[in-house]
Amino acid sequence: MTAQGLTPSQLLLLLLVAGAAGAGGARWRGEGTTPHLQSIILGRCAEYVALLNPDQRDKNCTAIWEAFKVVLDKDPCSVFPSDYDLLINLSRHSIPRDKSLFWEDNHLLVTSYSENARRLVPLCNVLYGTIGDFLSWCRQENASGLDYQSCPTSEDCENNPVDSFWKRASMQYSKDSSGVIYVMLNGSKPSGAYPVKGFFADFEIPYFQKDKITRIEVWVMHDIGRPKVESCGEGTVKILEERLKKMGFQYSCINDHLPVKLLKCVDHSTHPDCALNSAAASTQREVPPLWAEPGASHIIPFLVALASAVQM
Ligand code: ENP
Repeated sequence: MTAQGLTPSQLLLLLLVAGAAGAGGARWRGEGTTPHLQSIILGRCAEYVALLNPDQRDKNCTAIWEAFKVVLDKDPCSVFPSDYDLLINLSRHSIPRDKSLFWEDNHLLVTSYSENARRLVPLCNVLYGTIGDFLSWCRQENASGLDYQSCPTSEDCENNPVDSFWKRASMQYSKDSSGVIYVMLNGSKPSGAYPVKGFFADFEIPYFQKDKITRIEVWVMHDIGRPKVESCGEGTVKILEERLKKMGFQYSCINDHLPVKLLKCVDHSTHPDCALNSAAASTQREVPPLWAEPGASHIIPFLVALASAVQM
């Protein structure tokens, strides 16, 4: 008998029943279609062209939605990147020089740092990337109508609607990027900062337009208080460096790029890794005396450095 009063065979049966119940209804491994998909996409598009980037006000959000929804009638394992060609052609726009930010495994940090394209413009801040960010979509496997339970991931089938969307979007974003290219990687990821197979490796690097790119700057960010698995010049970061140099790009790499690190430190302001150096402390002298409230002294250098560093 186990501690819970069940024999091992009863426990095994219970686990099998629980497993079967958990799998019930979910055909695929990914999230099901996001509820209110049409409203979200139309709303995001309208907000983008009206408020975030009025230069794009001539874009037709209804036509963009019509182009998008074609894939919702297709078998969820037979959607190809080319199925999004019309959508991309209708929503595509130029990306400001020196503003492209590529990344792996840093989605929320990228979202915060880019400040809705005010600081940098990652793919999720381009109109077509905005449309898909955080969403999931697919038709049911053998019927019309959307599958709200689950959608295929790359482990289920290669040509699934969401991956094919990001592949097509990545290729376009990469082709349209110019000037200095920034890349934010996660040096605390156990499997390595640069996935040698992934969107960046397979659908972005190969589409860089060499004649339009002046240099590539990689930032390897580490989680505050967690092991530094890889840094510049190490492991998969070295593989990336060698690949880019072989392609003829000017390459540089920075560990824990200060403006981004300061943003991470917002959630860890008392951690020793977030203690500020003398350069940041000297900036503190410019703080108005009003800030020097009793008890606030430990946070002042951090806030001052944050304010000055994020101006990049
Ligand atoms: P993950 O696995 O860290 O994060 C995936 C999440 O980011 C999903 O919610 C996804 O939206 C959203 N996302 C935003 N932009 C992209 C994207 N661009 N992309 C895939 N997902 C994106 O990210 P990945 O899978 O490693 O992808 C990172 C890639 O994005 C890098 O190549 C970077 O340069 C690129 P959803 O709709 O799937 O829920 C391309 C592929 O910008």
